[in-house]
Amino acid sequence: MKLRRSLLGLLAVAATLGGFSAAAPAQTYKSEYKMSLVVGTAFPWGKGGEIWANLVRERTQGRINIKLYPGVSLIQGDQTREFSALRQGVIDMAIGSTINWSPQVKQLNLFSLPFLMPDYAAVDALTQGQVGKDIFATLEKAGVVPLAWGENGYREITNSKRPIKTPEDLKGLKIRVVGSPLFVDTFTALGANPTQMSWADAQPAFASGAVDGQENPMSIFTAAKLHTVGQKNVTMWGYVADPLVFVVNKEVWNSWTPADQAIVRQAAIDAGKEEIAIARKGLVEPDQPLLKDIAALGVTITKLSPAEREAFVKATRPVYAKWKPTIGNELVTKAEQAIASRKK
Ligand code: X2X
Repeated sequence: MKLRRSLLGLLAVAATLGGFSAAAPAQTYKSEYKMSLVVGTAFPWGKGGEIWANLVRERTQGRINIKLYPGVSLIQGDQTREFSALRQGVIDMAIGSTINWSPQVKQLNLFSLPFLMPDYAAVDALTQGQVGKDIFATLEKAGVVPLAWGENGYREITNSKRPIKTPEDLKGLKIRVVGSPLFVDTFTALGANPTQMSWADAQPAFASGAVDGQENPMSIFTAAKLHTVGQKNVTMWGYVADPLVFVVNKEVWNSWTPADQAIVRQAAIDAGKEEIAIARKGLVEPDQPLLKDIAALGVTITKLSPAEREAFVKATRPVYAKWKPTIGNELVTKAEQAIASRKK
């Protein structure tokens, strides 16, 4: 079966090469390409990886065979090193969060500016518009090949101590954040006690009570069963959302024929669309069924009135102002304008 598949693959490569005299020779193809992900297929993010890999395998008749490495296992769980490892070729391809790559690509902090994107239409206005194109050009310059957008989601605040309705409720709470300085600034401004750790280290820290809270999309909350590690209070404040980016290492990309490059790109776009729909499921319907499911687990879900939310916006404004020039005044202003004129 395996032999038959590789023979078929060789035939298909030969057929493709016929049309492109300058194409890379077939023997440069690896038997397996390693895809890095923070979480596995129980999560929309990992599901997106599976969809992408399957589409590529089918559409290339097995010429490009991708294996998933969830838990950022290729870099021992150290998610903020993923981008460097991608550039160096330790990782062949990835679906990565803008947060995890922001230490290397400062423009990606755009999506972590507190309360920049009020709703999903705002997220789409950025990723699907000129801002998204500008960021892809930046990633390209940084040495990877970006292909499509996906989504982790709106990061809601959770904790084991009490419902959070005001910034005062965050006072003194030890909150796990990803290893990105902007998050430390945001939670410090809110009076919390932020502590940076990887996702791998975070879960035992919730279980032991070493940290009180965290922020992540509700799809991560449910798949990781965070209610079983003390996270009994959720506040829907929608302060940031992290998009995902589908990328390939540059040398790997250049080793593929133009026809295969086109297949991988289109498969990423198709998988990205599907992944975004999965990530938003249960949250975009008017009655938000996902929140009902979470409440049924004994979790208190707090929704903020516009005035209550505004108190968090106000408290984090200095952080926004501090980071705008670091990210790039021009880029942030362009994003603000795209959001102001978004189709709702
Ligand atoms: O570590 C996190 O919080 C996670 C899983 O959301 C990311 O990788 C950004």
